[in-house]
Amino acid sequence: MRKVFVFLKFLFVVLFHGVGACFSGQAGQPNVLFISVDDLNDWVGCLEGHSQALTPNLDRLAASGVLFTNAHCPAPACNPSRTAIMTGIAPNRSGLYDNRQKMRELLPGAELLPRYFSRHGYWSAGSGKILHYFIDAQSWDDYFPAKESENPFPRTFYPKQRPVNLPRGGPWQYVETDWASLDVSDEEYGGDWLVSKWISEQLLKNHEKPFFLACGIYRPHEPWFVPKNYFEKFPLDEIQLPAGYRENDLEDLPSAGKRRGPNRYFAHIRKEGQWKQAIQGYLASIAFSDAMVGRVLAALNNGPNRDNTIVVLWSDHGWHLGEKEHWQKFTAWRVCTRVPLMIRVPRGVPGLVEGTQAGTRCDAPVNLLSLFSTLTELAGLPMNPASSGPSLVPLLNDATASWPHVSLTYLNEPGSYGLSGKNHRLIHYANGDEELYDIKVDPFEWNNLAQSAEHKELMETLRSQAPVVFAPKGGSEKRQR
Ligand SMILES: [Ca+2]
Ligand SMILES: [Ca+2]
Repeated sequence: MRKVFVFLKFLFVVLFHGVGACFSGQAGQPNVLFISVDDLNDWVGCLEGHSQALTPNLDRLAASGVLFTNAHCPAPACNPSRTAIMTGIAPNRSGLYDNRQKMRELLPGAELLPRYFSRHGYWSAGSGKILHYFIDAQSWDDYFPAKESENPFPRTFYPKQRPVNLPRGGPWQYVETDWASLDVSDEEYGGDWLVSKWISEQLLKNHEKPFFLACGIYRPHEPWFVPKNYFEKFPLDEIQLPAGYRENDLEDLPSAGKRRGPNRYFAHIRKEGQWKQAIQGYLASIAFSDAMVGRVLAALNNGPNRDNTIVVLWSDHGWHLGEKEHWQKFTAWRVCTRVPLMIRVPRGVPGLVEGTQAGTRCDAPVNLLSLFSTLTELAGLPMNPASSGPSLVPLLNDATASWPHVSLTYLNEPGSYGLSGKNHRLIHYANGDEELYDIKVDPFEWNNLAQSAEHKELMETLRSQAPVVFAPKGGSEKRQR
């Protein structure tokens, strides 16, 4: 009898530790590899935003899990988008709507994703740009470069003489708006190469605790300076203009849309004969960022954490390259709100035991604001009551699951937003102007349907799903509803 008991005890230990060995955490919790790519629109092979985009690594990642084809950012600018993603608090609740506002002034007590995970037994580390030009040292256990520096950028090669290709149009022009093929190797270039190196080193190690590891790839954010190897993939005489560009596209817009569209950048770039050169620079920068992601994914694949790590990749917002006569970001059109979002979940994860199915595409309207609750649910952590985006776990489980939500993108003035549904998008400006698009037949939003009588009811339905309370700009958490 005693022998049987000892055997059963042995069996229990083997089984328990055998299962435990699949996961790093004492509680069997999965690791999280959280990859952001800055300013990457849908010019990704698997999203088909530009026929020449070269992103084999992103495409492979997407094919290995769930690709969200109708994902949108919380705001079309770095700071409000990243703040919302990392806190789970939408701009209309935080009052943080633009790049000039300071996250810690508005949200002094907000707990960011990495701190939330480390409070629940994780080791949280990051590298590169995750927040808007600062690290927020208090939120991380480790960082590269050192978190105390509050500078998320490692050594990066920059040409001595600048601008290189796009002359300055005036004091209004962002100094980084420029592009150049650099005669350096990836290693000499540094920047994201160093970020991906540090992240890879962490992925190749065994860790005592499960990890939350954030990899912030900075390209294709301007300046579009990358090693020449990436420019050579896109010969200038073969460059295709954006498929979404259409002359006279602004004619059917309300006055707020007409004001939001044309900016001095695009006019300046065309005047200087640099449109194709700029597209080449963006494509080269995307190819470079894809290669850096590839290094990270290879390290994950070749290391001890391959089978127990959730991988999520996202970009903070899209980007215009001439569509609606606009350059850059800050608009509510789909070209600017739609982002790559791909999630791969291994089997055995507490919130999704079967894991994700390779090759899944999901066209439900989702928002990056949901990442907080999605990751905590997957890892089996308690829900953070401060985070408001609905968890994507039902869609990770079944891409066709019922999804009653719309996806909100907040512009830089309270009351202005883009609302993305499954088939339609509504843009509402604070002055009452509106636009409506049927994205199934008009993905580039050329035909504004807001004035057509037959869509009146649809617009009312969509409008009823938008928030009615908007914290004033600079408002604090206390003003949240
Ligand atoms: Ca950005
Ligand atoms: Ca139009």
